[in-house]
Amino acid sequence: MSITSRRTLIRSGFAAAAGVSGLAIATRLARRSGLIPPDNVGVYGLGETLNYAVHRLTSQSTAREFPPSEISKKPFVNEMAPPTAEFKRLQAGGFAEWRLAVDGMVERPASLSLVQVKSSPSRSQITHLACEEGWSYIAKWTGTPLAHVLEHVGVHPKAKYVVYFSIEKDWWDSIDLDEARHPQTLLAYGLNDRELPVGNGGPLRMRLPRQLGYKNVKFITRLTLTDDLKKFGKGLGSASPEGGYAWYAGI
Ligand SMILES: Nc1nc2c(c(=O)[nH]1)N[C@H]1C(S)=C(S)[C@@H](COP(=O)(O)O)O[C@H]1N2
Ligand SMILES: [Mo]
Repeated sequence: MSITSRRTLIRSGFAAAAGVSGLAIATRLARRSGLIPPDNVGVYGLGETLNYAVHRLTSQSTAREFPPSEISKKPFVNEMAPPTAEFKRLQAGGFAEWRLAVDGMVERPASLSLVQVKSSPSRSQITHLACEEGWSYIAKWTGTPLAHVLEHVGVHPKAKYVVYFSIEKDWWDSIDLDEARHPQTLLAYGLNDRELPVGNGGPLRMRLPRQLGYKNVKFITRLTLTDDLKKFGKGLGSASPEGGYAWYAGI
């Protein structure tokens, strides 16, 4: 099933289950505090707002970290690696020419090689990756905390979100600065003490253990700081809500 059709299926199930009146009150509260996700539209939008606002207003949560004995025997690989000519060319060169562009509302826009990304202090964490389709696994991820990259470029005080793009054109997403600066948010390049395999998003992927699998976009080539998500795609903050998935996927 295509991404869009399976997402439409899931979405119609949620619509049937959603209760609306309590959520309307939650929306009003969230709006007063400015915690409105970009996909706050229609019946589902109320639910998205409730989830996002409750998470942000109640805690600075940390995803659970596990001991090495809990690492799953085999990490799953979802979807396929991008078979694009450009990706293959970069892969043939050992990703020496891979660049992470960082632009938008930053003091010092940058174009970083993987060597530069890896020169920041790394963090490793054993966490759970959960796909919305119902499967999950525990693995050890190593990478550069996104917070380090943001410090390096200097975030404009008015910026609110980090938009991130994959070499796979229809995969892009965004997170607020709270999520972006969270110590567990990594630009990951290692999995279970090895180089991150291409199937799992190598050479560089977003790893957000506090968010469902689909926010963990693979093959990251660009980060853009912005104060307005309406400027990107259909204005919903990510490609996912365009197919029926929530922008905020906190777990
Ligand atoms: N570029 C890109 N990123 C992606 C995907 C994809 O197909 N392309 N799939 C997403 C989904 S739906 C999930 S659940 C996770 C799966 O990560 P894994 O394959 O490393 O287990 O990657 C996410 N990131
Ligand atoms: Mo997924």
